[in-house]
Amino acid sequence: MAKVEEIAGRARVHDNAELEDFYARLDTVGSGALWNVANEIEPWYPQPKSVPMFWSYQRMRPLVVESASLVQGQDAGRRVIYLVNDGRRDIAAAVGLLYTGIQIMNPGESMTAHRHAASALRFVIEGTGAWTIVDGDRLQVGPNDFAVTPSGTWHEHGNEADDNYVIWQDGLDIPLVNALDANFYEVHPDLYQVPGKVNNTSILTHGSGILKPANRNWGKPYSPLLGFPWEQTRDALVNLSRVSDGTDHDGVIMEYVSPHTGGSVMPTMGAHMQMLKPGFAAKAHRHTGSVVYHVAEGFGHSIIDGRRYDWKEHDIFVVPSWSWHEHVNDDPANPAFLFSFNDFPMINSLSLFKEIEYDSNGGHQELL
Ligand code: 1HN
Repeated sequence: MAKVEEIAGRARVHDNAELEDFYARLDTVGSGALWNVANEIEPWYPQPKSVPMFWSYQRMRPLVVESASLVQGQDAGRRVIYLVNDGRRDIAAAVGLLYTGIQIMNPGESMTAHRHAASALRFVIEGTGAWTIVDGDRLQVGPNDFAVTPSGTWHEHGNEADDNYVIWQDGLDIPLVNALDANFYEVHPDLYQVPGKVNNTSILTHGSGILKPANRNWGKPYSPLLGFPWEQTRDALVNLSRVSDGTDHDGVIMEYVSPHTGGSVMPTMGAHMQMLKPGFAAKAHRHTGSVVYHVAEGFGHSIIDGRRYDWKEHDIFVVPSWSWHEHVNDDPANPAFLFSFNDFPMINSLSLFKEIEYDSNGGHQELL
């Protein structure tokens, strides 16, 4: 049934027997009448299939831990419980065209090496001893560290601790890459990589934050820095907060960037860390682009499309494209930190970014 809108300039053809017969004949030759679908495929504004969702870490953790004894890492490939949006079960997306999941590794465990066209990122939740080898660079990561495994890089992970789980959040652009019919997957021919002699080579080379090695070319489309330690990240936010209140909508917010370009870490996905000062209450806004949030530190709440979600450390929630949202730090004494990743690099490179501010008086909304 066509969605008729009785508005000049919109499709407003009403069915009758003659038209229905015509539509049936169009169907037999692999075609259709645009006016039957035009209002559906050209919405006035974005109509995401994804809905706002919230996953409590307290509720998810026991299930994730249960999986650690239910399946062998080597059988699962990666032992991950993925978080799926109620509106996007068809494509295993958490929001928009972004996938996310919670991965757990037992003490002493390691996973086999592989690569894919999809890009991946990790945000570490808990445990010491986590490592990931990305194209031969063995990175050691700890709680609240951020790391990337860009499209096409060989990667494998493990947990070298002998008495704790490693649990981290994965973020991938799989639904996007699949939507573009551009995904490839390969298992490493030797199943494992041979890491370089020095751990954290990319951080030692590119992680100073103020200096760049001279006379080095980097021809790849992603950040040469693959790991972003929490301590340095937190310090950067705290330092910035001493001289700035940041934005009305996000507080003090910084992007993880490629030190080579100053732009996003990967061509499809970007990531931010934001600090909400004690008691900070954001103004609501909405914009195109989908965002997955992870509470790195503190407690507070967010209102997404009129519904309140109370959050604390390691809770995960999503804001679909064009959904109203505002974040509040409910702690009057301490800052809260939100990690997030998004599809903004794609939205921006296609010039599709739009943002408006909420006007509670019901007045006009400014395109920012
Ligand atoms: C993947 O390669 C990892 O390497 C985790 O840890 C989750 C989900 C879908 C496809 C590939 C990993 C993934 C994934």
